[in-house]
Amino acid sequence: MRVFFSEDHRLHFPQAELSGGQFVTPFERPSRVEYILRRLKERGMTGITDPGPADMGPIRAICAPDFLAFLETAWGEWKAAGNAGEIIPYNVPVRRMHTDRPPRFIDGKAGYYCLGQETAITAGTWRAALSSAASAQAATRHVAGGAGVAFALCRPPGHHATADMYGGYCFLNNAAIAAQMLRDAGAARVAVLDIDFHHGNGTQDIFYSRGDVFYASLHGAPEDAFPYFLGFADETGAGPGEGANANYPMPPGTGYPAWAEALDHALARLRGWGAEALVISLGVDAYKDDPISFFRLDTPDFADAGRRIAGLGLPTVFCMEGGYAIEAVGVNTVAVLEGFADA
Ligand code: SP5
Ligand code: ZN
Repeated sequence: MRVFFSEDHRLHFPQAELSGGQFVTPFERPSRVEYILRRLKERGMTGITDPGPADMGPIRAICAPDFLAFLETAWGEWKAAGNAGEIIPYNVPVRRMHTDRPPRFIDGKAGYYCLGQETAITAGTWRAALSSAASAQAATRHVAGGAGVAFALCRPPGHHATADMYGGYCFLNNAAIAAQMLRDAGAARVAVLDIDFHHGNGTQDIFYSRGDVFYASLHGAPEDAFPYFLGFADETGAGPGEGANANYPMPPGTGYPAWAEALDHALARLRGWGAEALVISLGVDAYKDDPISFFRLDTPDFADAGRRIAGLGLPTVFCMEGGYAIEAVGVNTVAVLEGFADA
């Protein structure tokens, strides 16, 4: 299985994440990738390819122009305004405020485009996000060219980012960009299956009213887990997208039997719907020892999940998302990929 990966991820390394009322070293940190690369090499998956520069076309196809301009210019404006630290907005538009009037001043703009204030923007964030999307793009071109499967080792992750908001450690929605590219390459119906512990609110939102991309997600119930305000079971799509969205929220302590049952249900839905190509939002934060999550999957469960996903028999692009039990992230990620490849 070819792996697409850019060293540019290092350009995004905030010092601060707002967590528990303190600033801590971000859970989503560069060393996550080192563990994944080490495990890939241990297992002989050495075809690791730099994706080259991002293609702005498919990024513009998903993201709002003003949001892209914000990501590109935010750091310069923030510094020019005399701010000493990283970009962390203090004020966001909420109930009964205007959500459609971007402010001029950077402090307000940062809040306007933010959906999760745990996520800081730094000098290198835009370039890192672009290169992360580039990995998803290169993997997608590889699969569209007939490879069957590829792994985009994306960092930063993407599934919380909407067309016009960043947060949840995400800036550009890599999986959505991949799905759109598969559509453009000729797949009439594309499925995104999100097995990250968190609901992929961004991916769901991007495709919610579309009948050509099905979004299915297994995740911690929003009553108990980030992103809290989306991911309920009664969100089934809108308009032409009605019936092309499936959420499987699950409670604290969920173990593999219940999780695998939801996975099989989601896979059956995608099969019945007639998916021709598949994007997997591959987070491994459903792991039992993940520091910010509450499912109880173990390493062999991830391999089994990979095998079940392979049962669809579809061209598949894996995009890396979350997973914060640092030493286990590599083993669990590669377990999914090997389970898929061995099936
Ligand atoms: C891609 C992905 O997995 N994003 C996850 C974003 C999670 N954001 C909320 C993190 C909360 C961490 N702080 C926990 C404090 C415990 N008191
Ligand atoms: Zn996650």
